Amino acid sequence: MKLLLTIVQDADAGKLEGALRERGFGSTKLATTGGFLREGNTTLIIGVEDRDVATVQEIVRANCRERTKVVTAGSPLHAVEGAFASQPMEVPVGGAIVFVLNVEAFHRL
Ligand code: 2BA
Repeated sequence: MKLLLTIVQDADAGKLEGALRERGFGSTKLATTGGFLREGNTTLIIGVEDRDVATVQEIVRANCRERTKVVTAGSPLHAVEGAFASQPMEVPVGGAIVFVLNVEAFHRL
């Protein structure tokens, strides 16, 4: 079994959750914050059998798209020590970041 820690943009989270549910995959949603932009994003915890990892990744790919965020002067990023840009910067975000972890055991108690 694998655990997919899947970080997506808030705008894609609802659609992705629905698509997973439709295909019979459970997920748990966490409200998270990206360390770089310091903006809200969503992390879905998805436990799946090994054989379903590729299918779930396809569902994620189909429901999450890349967007560009403009980081303007005065944003939290520019307050970070060592930040060099005083001009607006474009940063691509997404579609999704997926960490695939081995699950040692799964219990429903
Ligand atoms: P953030 O940390 O807010 O990052 C947003 C986007 O900023 C990233 O999009 C990436 O395009 C850019 N970015 C991040 N760090 C950067 C840096 N040091 N220099 C230049 N650009 C940088 P994504 O790569 O799609 O990541 C989306 C979100 O996924 C991230 O939000 C973070 O919450 C998570 N994430 C990405 N890589 C991670 C990692 N290695 N470990 C944990 N979480 C990660």
